[in-house]
Amino acid sequence: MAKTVKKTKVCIIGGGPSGLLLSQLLYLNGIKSIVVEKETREYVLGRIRAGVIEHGYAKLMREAKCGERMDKEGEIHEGFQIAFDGKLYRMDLKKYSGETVIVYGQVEITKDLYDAHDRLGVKIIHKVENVVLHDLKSDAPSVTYRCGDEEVQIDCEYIIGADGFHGVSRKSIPSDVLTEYEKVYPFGWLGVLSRTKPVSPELVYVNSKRGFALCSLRSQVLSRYYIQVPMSDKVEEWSDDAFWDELKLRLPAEVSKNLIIGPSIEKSIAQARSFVAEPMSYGRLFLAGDAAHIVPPTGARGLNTAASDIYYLYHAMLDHYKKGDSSGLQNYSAKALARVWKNQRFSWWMSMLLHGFPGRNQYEDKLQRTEMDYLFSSEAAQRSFAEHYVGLPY
Ligand code: RFL
Ligand code: PHB
Repeated sequence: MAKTVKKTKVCIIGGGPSGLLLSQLLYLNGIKSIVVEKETREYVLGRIRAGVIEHGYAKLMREAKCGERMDKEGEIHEGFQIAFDGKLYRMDLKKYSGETVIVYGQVEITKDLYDAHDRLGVKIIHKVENVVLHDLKSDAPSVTYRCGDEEVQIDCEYIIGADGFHGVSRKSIPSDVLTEYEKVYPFGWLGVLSRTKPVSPELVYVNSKRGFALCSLRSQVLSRYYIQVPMSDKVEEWSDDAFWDELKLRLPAEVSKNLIIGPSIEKSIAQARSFVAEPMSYGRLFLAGDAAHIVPPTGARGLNTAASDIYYLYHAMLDHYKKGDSSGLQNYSAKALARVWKNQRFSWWMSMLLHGFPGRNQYEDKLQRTEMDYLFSSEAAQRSFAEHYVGLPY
């Protein structure tokens, strides 16, 4: 079969939020790219994930001319609640960091990015299979794939691996070059989306004797709830009724009395995992987002860390193509990893703070209580918490 050869400056693997944001920013600056995506657009837009957006990410979305709906429909949150021992403590983000976060779902962000591509007349190539990266150490790398009956080769100058944790890009880096750091937690998050009024206008993170729970939202008519479950649990085993009963048992009485339940629109379990791959670049390949690192969702850092990778890559590409300065590309991995690790530490710490760890000894339980006590009683601790939660500077 004849191979179709396409040519572009940057080939982006993965049409998730990371890949689309970079492609959009580059297009606005006259740098052409091709995005290839394994799934359909509908499938990508069906994945319910992140809900909390850092102010730095929001700024980048505006720069990408994708911020209009976010600014209209997203909710600005100045703080949230932590429940412990049946009592509620407010974390005042605005007071301790001067900043806020936006509650706006990953589905909406991704939709806005797709719509922006449509407006520019840029097509994302969907349903690609057998994606292979070639000649990464040369000045002329390429990507080959099959799409339907067509075999395609994309000749390019740079390849961006934005294909998530299970993608092919990271795996294309030789194992003797790559170091992977990983921690798998003994639980997952069972999440339910329901078309009901949220139990509280602000997020509530709950540490209860029965395990962690989170009350989040997408809007004042769309709620998102999570409970910690053992990794052996299967989503099919959790009926809606069982989910609501368990959630109620984990919430303080003053919260659960306001809980409105309804049918789940989506229900899924996500494994809690921390993972970092170093370095984040190899020759002409640059990894971004979940392709290089993931965190447990506790600190709402995953998508936000992906966005800071894109910020560094975008500026490095601008410097390279507009000023002939490639130092940003050379330093990309080190620069991105410095922020990645700080978010890894915060997500790990917040996960240890809020979850139940079956089999943990009494000493470790005491330490968790002491962490809580320190957080609630120290302005310095709350300031540090707020600084991380609203997003460390880029
Ligand atoms: P994605 O979203 O996984 O997109 C990668 C895309 O690449 C495609 N792909 C390929 N394409 C071509 N060829 C291949 N061989 C390919 N292999 C894969 C995939 O189909 C996909 O479309 O990675 P990206 O763009 O880096 O985005 C990362 C975020 O999705 C992720 O970090 C967040 O969802 C994490 N996360 C949260 N992050 C936050 O910042 N705030 C939150 O509140 C938050 N909540 C969450 C979360 C993740 C969760 N789950 C399910 C893990 C809540 C949950 C429950
Ligand atoms: C969400 O709304 O999906 C969400 C919010 C905060 C988190 C994780 C997930 O920490």
